[in-house]
Amino acid sequence: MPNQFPENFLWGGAVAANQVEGAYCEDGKGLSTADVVKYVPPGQRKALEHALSISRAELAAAISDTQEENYPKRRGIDFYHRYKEDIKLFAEMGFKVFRMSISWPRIFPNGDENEPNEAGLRFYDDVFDELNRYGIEPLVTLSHYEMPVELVTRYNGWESRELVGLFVRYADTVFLRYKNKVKYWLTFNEINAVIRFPFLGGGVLTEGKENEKQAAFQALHHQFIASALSIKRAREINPEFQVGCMLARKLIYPYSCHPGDVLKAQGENQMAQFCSDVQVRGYYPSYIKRHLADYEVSIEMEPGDEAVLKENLVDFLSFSYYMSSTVSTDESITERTEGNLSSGLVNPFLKTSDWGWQIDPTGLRVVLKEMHDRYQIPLFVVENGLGAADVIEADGTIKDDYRIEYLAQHIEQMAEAIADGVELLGYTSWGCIDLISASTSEMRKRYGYIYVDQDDEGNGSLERIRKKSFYWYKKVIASRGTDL
Ligand code: BGP
Repeated sequence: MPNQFPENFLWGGAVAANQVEGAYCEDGKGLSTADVVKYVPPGQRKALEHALSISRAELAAAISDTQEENYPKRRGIDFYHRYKEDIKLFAEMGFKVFRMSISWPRIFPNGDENEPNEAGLRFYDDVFDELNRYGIEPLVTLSHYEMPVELVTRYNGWESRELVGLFVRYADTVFLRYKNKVKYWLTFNEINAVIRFPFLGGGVLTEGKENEKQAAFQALHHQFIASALSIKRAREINPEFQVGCMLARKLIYPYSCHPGDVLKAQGENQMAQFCSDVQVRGYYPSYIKRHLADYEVSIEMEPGDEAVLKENLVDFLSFSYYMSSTVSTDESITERTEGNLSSGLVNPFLKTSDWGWQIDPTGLRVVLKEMHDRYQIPLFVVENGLGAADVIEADGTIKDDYRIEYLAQHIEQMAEAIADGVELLGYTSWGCIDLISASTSEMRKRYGYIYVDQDDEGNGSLERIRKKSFYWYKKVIASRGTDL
């Protein structure tokens, strides 16, 4: 029998505002960067880097386009109106925690108003109150792949230092408002994403730029500073707050035991922890200099930035983990595995999901142990899961055994990691209710315990249906992870 998880372990699920809420222009909400992303059918898709970027002309066209049809994140799964029903279902599974995000443009529609939008603030009050009714702890991300689109038009997003002050004011506003309702916070979702996807992670348009990486690393630096200054404010507002950073944790193996492969993998794993090195330790690590030089990037810092990073460290480190990949110095090895943030060469020992992501539960234990050794602070797995196209049987049931298998194997490895001495606060599997995909804007790529009746084109009743994994996860939580 697997080891039992600690009594206070935070079991739950995760979503992001722009992937579930819908109601994209209701109650004073401003347009967000997620609202301008169009759905592209599989046959017409470009490489991910291009699919997740946007040209100035496309942006301008999307801003003036008021329809919902082609923009799935504008409609989400209507969580905005159905949150009570959804939270009731989470409670039925026994959730102790629910990871969600606040949509910045719901609070500051253009990002720089003098006063926040009261209706937006009230919506999250209601959501937190509802969670509280069931004793579910909110874990709130301040920035999960969206920001007021106006800040892109005006400042080119996080490339501009202006964003720091605007973000800290937004953070300050919600910390003050929810200081008695929320304890756990994350500043930026997958903060390392901005390096590869400047628009998704930072609202940065790179069209026409000679060196995209220069803009991306500068944006990242601004996010580091904004995160650190927000943590400072959080501690002043409520010393009980726990504020974490959030990283897309890639794991890269050497394809072979050739020393060149080992060295290459080591370098990539170092880069995979670059952002947590800054946010947990409080300074830019020495190895980054060489990477920045290779990219011909030089980061502009203001006096005082180093002290800001040093003095405002995170309380815990959270991360997403879905898959692993490999690297090789042998150019004849070309078969690839492509996740959304992580990609690389395949690993012949692993199976692959329907979307080509290689499944590696043991890898989760590897990263947990590695990060525990490196940082010695509490960890939190805030995303993990299997995207699959579920089928409704003739009797109306959804038998997602493949998802149960994936999750059970990862939970087992977390239990082992805890037995190895890792301090793990909790687990929020990704997309506990089906939602719009971050990378492809599809609906058919489902992660949930709860099925939502909607297709890629937005047809469907939005009815919520419990999948087989719903009953399974309920049992897992009740047995503290032993009944897998
Ligand atoms: C992470 C994002 C999530 C999410 C998840 C699954 O990178 O933080 O927002 O959606 O990946 O990815 P996808 O939706 O591309 O399948």
